[in-house]
Amino acid sequence: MGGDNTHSGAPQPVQPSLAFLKLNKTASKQSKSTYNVVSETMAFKSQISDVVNQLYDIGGLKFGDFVIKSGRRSPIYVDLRVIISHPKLMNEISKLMWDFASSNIQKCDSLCGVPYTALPIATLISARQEIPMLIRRKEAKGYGTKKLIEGDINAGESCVIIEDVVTTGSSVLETVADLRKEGLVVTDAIVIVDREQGGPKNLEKEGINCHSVCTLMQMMDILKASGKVDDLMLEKVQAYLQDNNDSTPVYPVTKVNKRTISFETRAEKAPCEVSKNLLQLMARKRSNLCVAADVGSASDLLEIAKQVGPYICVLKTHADVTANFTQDVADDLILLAQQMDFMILEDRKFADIGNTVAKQYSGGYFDISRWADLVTVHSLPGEGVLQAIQGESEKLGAPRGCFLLAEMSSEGNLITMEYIKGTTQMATKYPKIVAGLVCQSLLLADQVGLVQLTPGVRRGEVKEDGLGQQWVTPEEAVIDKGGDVIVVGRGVTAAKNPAVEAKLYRDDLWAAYEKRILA
Ligand code: 6AU
Repeated sequence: MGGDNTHSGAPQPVQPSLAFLKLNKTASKQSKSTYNVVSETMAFKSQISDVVNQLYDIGGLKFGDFVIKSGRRSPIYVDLRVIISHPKLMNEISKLMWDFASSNIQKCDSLCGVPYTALPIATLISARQEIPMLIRRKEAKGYGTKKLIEGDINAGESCVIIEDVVTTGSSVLETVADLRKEGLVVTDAIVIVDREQGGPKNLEKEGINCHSVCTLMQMMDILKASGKVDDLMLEKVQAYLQDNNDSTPVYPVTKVNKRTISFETRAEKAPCEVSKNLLQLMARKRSNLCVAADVGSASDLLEIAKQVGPYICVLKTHADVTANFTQDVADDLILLAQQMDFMILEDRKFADIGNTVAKQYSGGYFDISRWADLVTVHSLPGEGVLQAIQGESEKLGAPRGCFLLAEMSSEGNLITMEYIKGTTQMATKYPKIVAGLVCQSLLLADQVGLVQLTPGVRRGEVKEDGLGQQWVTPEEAVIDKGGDVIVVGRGVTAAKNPAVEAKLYRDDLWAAYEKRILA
């Protein structure tokens, strides 16, 4: 391990925080004397502090601007994968986890680490305590036994989950669901870090006691006391937690979960005519691909539409980036959309007062409402924007809808959890006109009629464009982020042969959707 894992400077005394007192209450053994409890508590506290400092030293705790698994942004990234290069620390952590939690766990016939980071930790505990281990595959094997859980499964026996970090608890719950399917009894999870974003609460709802060695703020207190983070970073993390203190899991498992419902079934439940039509179109055409045709000339726009038309459910335009975008061009687009069965989404991102938006939407140079089935709208100005779009579409008498922007794919955007919540509330208040949300994580998981439009998708090694855009793979967008309609721009338009590329994206995206609904 060398110098890597040693403290930088002498260990500093750590100030006890309220959070610690709370933590130690759960660690106390009911049967012990007060003296023993206090001394054990002090011992845990110093071990936890030691481990947190070492984790910082080896780069397991990073500070900056990160996108975490849920798609949310965070000033701190807890990446405990690095511990595999530091076996002494890994051993200490596994020992601490077990010593800390085991006295509060009634029964443990087996252990199961959540893949992948927690697997070696579970292995160490298993070997030391001589408790059998189970491994849950992320995907079932396509050959041989096709088993999802490896190891001896004895239905009725108890299995304890081992996890490194818990945020909303969704990863633990996925593992729990698979173990319970096998008849195992799962009531406890031992976790190193609770990111304080509702994880333990969500687990409790599913009958799981979460024994977390440390919370995010406890870690911050320790690092502050060691001089490893300053007041500013402490405040940043505090503000982030306040902003993201939402106990709704991003992937709820008990509620109706639209991820696993087919587009056909969701169409039946959609209150907005356009989202109903769109979901039906997607099912009929077997496509969840939207191509963003951000091209500079009207002829290029029509050419792209012709080439990708057979493979898409939606063509997304930015009329204001296309020179010579006239109403004749719009008429040609409508014709292509009818011939090739796709919808037109003008990505106008309206963000003004209702009165102005009504004029920008109907009339003016672009007269958007005449030719676009759908538009994008920012929730920032409030409900007036939606009232304007709804009012204009009623005058028109044709089905029209909009996508509200709840989250953005661009780095450093200022959207907060409060903003997302407000946006989703707005969406549910206007069910006739809001066809869905533009977002990066599964919001309104139980609102089956709302379509999730997820941009920021491109295959290949390059994951960003140097101007803030961040790309994920087609599979990540559909499976991890829960996207229904996936927006691909340059991934298709910058390709040598956009038609071939669109077909490839369509095939991959549809396969991911089929996999998702079978999950
Ligand atoms: O695949 P790209 O990066 O070439 O293009 C992505 C497209 C662009 C963006 O204006 C749009 O998706 N977009 C949106 C939308 C659809 O509103 C929101 C967002 O958060 N990120 C994003 O890229 O046309």
